[in-house]
Amino acid sequence: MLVMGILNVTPDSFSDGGEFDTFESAVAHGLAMIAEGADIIDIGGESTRPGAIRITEEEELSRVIPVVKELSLQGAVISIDTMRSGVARAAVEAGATYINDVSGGLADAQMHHVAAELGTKYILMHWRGHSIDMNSKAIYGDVVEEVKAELKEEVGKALAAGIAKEKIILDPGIGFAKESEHNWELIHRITEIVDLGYPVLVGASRKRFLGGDSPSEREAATLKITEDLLATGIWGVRVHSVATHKAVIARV
Ligand code: PMM
Repeated sequence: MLVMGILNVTPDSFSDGGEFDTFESAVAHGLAMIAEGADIIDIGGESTRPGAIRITEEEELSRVIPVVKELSLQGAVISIDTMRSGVARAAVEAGATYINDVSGGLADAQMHHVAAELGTKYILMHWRGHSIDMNSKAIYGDVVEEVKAELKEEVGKALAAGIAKEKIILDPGIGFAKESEHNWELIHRITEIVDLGYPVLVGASRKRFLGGDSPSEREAATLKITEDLLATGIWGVRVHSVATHKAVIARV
């Protein structure tokens, strides 16, 4: 199982907002995660926590591109966490080899075409709308069936735009337009997503549904999820604490 280390160059993300929002602190944290064994560093400049308001493309570019450049110069495998095709393109030109699009292509009509043209790996996440009001869209009958159907629809569009099948990675979008019970259901039934035939990435790290009064309680819950997911054949986890996840994976 791969470990993707989270590098949010933002003042306001789910749990690490404001920690790494200067160039120096972001690069230092990226290098530290590489030293801990991160397989991929996921760099994002726009917070997607519930209620977040969008920033401009210029602001997003200015936050992420210098960090992508520097870390790729240092040999890191970089994923750019963005919903904007313009940011994806600039990041790939700066050295990123994965596009991590939390909107799965829904936020920017050009995204699938740009990913196809650039030939990079494309992480297609389940998403129902921007963070400002996504909680109102957390209405499901069978959440797993609906997430699968909506992922399949976006995969169809991605393939039609020319993204090669082997470049696509799926993500159920834990915490995005999902209530706590939806997140747990998706985690418990993740093999049904794996059965779609694509590598699967899970991003549960330190998210609100884990409960707990402190980040360390959420961290323990995150590690337990990774441990439980090891037998499911998922491709990777997107996490804040690389060293502890590498240790859990190595133990099994
Ligand atoms: N979660 C966040 C941001 N980007 N990307 C993928 N592929 N999957 C996720 O679950 C995901 C993501 C939000 O979490 P953060 O604010 O802790 O980074």
